[in-house]
Amino acid sequence: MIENELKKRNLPDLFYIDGKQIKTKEEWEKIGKEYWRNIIQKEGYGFYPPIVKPEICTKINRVDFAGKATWEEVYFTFNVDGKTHTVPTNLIYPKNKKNIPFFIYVNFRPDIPDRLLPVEEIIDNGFGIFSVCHNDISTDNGDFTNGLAGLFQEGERKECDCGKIVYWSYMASRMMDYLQTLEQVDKTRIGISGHSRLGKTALLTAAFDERFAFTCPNNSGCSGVALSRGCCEKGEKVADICKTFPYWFCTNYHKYADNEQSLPFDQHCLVALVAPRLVYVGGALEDVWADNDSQFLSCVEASKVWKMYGKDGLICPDRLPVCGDVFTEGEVGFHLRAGTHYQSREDWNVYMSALKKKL
Ligand code: GTR
Repeated sequence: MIENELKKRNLPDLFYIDGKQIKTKEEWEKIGKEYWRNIIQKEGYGFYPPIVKPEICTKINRVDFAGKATWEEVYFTFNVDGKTHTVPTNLIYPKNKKNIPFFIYVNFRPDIPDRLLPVEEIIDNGFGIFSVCHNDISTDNGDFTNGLAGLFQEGERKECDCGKIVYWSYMASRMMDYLQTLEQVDKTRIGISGHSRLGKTALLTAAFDERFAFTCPNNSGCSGVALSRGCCEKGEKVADICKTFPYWFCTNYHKYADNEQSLPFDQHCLVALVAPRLVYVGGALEDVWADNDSQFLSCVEASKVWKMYGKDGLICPDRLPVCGDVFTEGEVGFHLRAGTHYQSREDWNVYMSALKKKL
């Protein structure tokens, strides 16, 4: 049944590259990853800017969550050719603990806690949180003169110059750099989550930065986990997203509005780049705009790469998902909860309990 659904989508073959068939994980490592990363940047999100080492300054926040946690405000100051920008972030972790697993979280607001980020519950589960507000990296609009975009973008955007999702993702990787320097952090168990446009960001980040051991893209939908080809009638299309949010992507992506069939990649290629690490995808029944079937099928197709590594990928029955499904046995997870577009406590609990078993 799932095979039939996938056939209808007519997806680009993950393993057919430049007229050759990739057959082993070594070939995937050497040829496949580079090929897809290049295409996805060139035609989708734009190329990442060069790595610049920021200056870091920290300050203890007096709030300590009933004495359970340490909260440090961490300020990243970037300097590119004399232009500077400072991004404030929040680092919160269980007190006096070692080997702490961490979530990097790109959020819509800087608030701690926030309605999408239940900090105390996350700490109580043994995880640290390192969060940042997307607007503090560069604003969520078409202005490329502010924040990190203002440091890297020269003049008008050219067709492969990156959109805002890449800037948000770039910052998540700089936060990863910083976590590498902290002794209380378990460097093998750092991951990323985000909701919606920031779920797209969380997926892209883990696909491009292999230090991320896991990613939990929540309700990421179109240009996130969901396949663009064969999107359901009420789901968001490439044409919709390019019309409303053209600045999230590189301008090359706009060519594929109402023309998904000619996109040289689809979103399963992005999911596949996370292999053999962990991806847990969250969908919500009433979030039809994010097209849950297309998110699910993307996970199934991408799982072929996990299989190449001798792993399972998504373990699920041979049918489309229904409300209440929680498939988290494999390295690729998918759950579909009741309710609307949101990153709820329920989503966090699914991610955290799966991660506690798998990491
Ligand atoms: C919607 C957009 C989605 C999703 C969402 C969000 O309007 O069409 O792709 O990203 O915004 O980020 O809240």
